[in-house]
Amino acid sequence: MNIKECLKKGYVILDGGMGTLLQREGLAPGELPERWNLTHPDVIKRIHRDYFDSGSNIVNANTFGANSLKFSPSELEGIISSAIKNAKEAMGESSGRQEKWVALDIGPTGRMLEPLGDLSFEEAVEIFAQTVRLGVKHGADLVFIETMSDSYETKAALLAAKENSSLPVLVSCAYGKDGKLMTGASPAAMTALLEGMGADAIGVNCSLGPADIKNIVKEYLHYSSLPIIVKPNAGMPRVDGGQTVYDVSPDSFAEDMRTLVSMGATVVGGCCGTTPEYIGALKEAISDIPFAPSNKKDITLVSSYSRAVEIGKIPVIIGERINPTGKKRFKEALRSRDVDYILREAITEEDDGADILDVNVGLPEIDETEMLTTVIKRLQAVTPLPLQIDTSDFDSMEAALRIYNGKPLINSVSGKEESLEKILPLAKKYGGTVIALCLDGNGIPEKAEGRLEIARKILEKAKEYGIDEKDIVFDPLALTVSADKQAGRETLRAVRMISEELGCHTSLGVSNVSFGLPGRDSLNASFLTSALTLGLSAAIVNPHSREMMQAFYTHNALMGLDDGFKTYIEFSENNVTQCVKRDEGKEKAQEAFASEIEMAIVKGLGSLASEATKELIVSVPPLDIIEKHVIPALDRVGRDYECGRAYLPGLLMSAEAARESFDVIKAHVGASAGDKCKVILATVEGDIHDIGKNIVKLLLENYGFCVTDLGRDVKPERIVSEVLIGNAPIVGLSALMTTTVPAMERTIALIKEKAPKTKVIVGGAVLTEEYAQRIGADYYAKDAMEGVRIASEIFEASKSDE
Ligand code: B1M
Repeated sequence: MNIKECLKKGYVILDGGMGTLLQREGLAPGELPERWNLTHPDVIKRIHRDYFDSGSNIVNANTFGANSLKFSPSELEGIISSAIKNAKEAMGESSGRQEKWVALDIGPTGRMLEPLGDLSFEEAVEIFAQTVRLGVKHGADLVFIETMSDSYETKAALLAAKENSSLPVLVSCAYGKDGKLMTGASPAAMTALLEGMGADAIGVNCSLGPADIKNIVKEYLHYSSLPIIVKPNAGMPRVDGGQTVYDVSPDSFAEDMRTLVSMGATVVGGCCGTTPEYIGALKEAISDIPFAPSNKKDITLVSSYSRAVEIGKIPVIIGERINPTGKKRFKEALRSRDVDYILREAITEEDDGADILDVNVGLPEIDETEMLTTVIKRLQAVTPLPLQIDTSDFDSMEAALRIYNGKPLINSVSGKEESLEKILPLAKKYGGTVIALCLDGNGIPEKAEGRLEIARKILEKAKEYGIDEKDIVFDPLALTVSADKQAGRETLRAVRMISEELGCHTSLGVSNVSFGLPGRDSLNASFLTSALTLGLSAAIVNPHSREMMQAFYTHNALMGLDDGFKTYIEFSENNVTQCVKRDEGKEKAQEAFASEIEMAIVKGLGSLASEATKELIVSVPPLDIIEKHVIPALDRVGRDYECGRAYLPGLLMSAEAARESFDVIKAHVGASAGDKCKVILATVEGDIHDIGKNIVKLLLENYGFCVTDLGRDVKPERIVSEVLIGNAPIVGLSALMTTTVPAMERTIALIKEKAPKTKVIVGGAVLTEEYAQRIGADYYAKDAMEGVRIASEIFEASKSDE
């Protein structure tokens, strides 16, 4: 039996931990485990053989970190070939009689992708591709992408596997306690992305213990039609006497895994802390649970880096505003590459209730491919909404689908041969839900029956390309009633026929219907209500139109689609656009610029933050801008992050926007080293937060101190060495996380030991006066101004001592 058949016909048992076992065998801290394929092949083979003997069907070769970032090309080939050879030999030697395979194991690169880090998407694809090509060359039976904590990197790895091999690909991700990946993706979002791109099994590994993983598995099982992988740790790791230990025993691990298998997981094994004993116990524990193959789910999903939106459950709004058609200002923005203008449009659409954003940036005089990919990358950094990629240019479509972080809506395919032949393979390769227009080479049929016929033809063609009908959403096309009085009626009939006769979802660009008539919003709203009543799943509308949104929320409330009337009540109570929009050409009030700075930081719009700061600084003292606007905005982002409303990408973009605002303030203040004493500033080891420290630096310099800024993540030894070299009387330390306060304590202890006369001021959001005293600091500064006051006090005291 081959792997794909096996996945459909029975449980597939994976192996358990490798790193923890190698540590027991003497792997030194910092030593790369993959080198042991060459230096300790017998140990590696023994571990693999023990897993096969305990019942594993698939054993991962020891290639988790084998990539070109860590190894030179020749070393990489040696490592991958020996890793696969070791695992294959172990497989041959094993006494187990089950089906057996060796997987090329692929873990994360360890680098963050743009815009969070500096690795480009294509560089990431190429890094994974090199590993995959070597895996194929040296005989791997499948690819196992695991422990991924970022959706974009996972996409890069899967794309590399698909483009460079025809092997089955299993993909599992590492979730946090909040049930999300580090960069925010939910299991539903990962299902949309990975199933769309053609993974053979998906799920969860590492992260948590089997008992804590239940809700994540439940979500995968709800949305996915694929076999679900569960490969947890032996509980949460904890450090005991310098050793990492795992608390879940083989028996209780097996018991918890039994529960997860009873729920429907079929591809099971262990991760950190598990051993062959755990895998044996797991195999035994599930031996009497009858196997049920995963059943097909007819759930239409699109996704962003963090969020999945379901089409067909309740109607969704697709914002239509990112489109130059008929919009002079938008065209100008495209010509002058004012991407911020587009980002602001996206944010206001999101604030006004859009679920998905249509993105069309086509203008004859611009390079559409370049503009579309730029806009998509920038949009992905400021909005969690899934995007609908809207272009009639096939090359632009492919470029956009490639770099899109999620499963997009593809706007669009039609019944024309060329369109079907170009778009459907792209949808198959990159994953995507396709908007299919009910028109063909002969145009748009006048009658609903004709549009239904085209829909059937598109559906058949999609099946030929292996695209499931749940991934096709039909647009029966709203035509202008002023040109043909039957047009509205035929479109509505087509909506009903497609949903009732084909059982497919529908979408409509609603506003076309009223073209050329007065009171368009009212006509559009009535048309929308009728279409929704007949089964419309997605409406492409202007979310800023109150009438349209009212029609939408009212329909949902009346049809029992709005639990507790939550969104209806929210909409009714909040009938003005929440977002501050720029009122071009008019004199702007101070408050407007101030709230624009805050909005720009919260939403992560760097150039807007900088622009608004420049406007405000003319009339507001720079420090007030920091204290009253920049810091409160960051606090809001921090709160959103803490309660799971924002994720790391949002946090980063906000920090970047705050930096841009701060740069303007810094340039304006123009502070430089003065004649007061030396102050050494640093954010402590392990902590990369430096916005607060930078503000402290600016202020100290402004007050005449001579500041040496050692940056962030600074080791205690380095700080002490600078204190000694500069004979500094004051050190200012910053720490923002509970986990980095111990590093602050170590730093203070070392300063007190080596330079006892130096005074230490500490600051940072997690500290308090009492905490500061407990860790041995001389002073606690609750904010930058307090820091300056204390430093001045120390300076004055030292002068009177002289
Ligand atoms: Co992160 N982060 N972050 N973060 N971040 C916090 C701190 C957090 C509270 C958010 C939250 O969960 N609510 C949380 C820590 C939780 C905790 O331990 N209690 C957190 C976390 C968990 C993380 C990561 C682990 C997230 C992850 O990767 N999963 C990660 C950590 C990476 C690491 O450090 N190893 C991380 C990363 C980041 C970004 C890179 C995205 C970014 C930092 C960018 C940068 O600094 N260059 C970031 C940001 C921006 C924040 C929040 C939103 C804002 C921090 C900030 O700049 N505040 C923050 C939430 C929050 O605090 N509201 C959060 C404004 C700044 C002016 O205040 O630094 O306190 P502060 O400085 C003040 C005073 O404290 C005082 O004066 C300053 C000006 O008034 N002061 C001193 C400070 N130091 C002083 C020294 C002195 C005197 C006064 O000496 C003389």
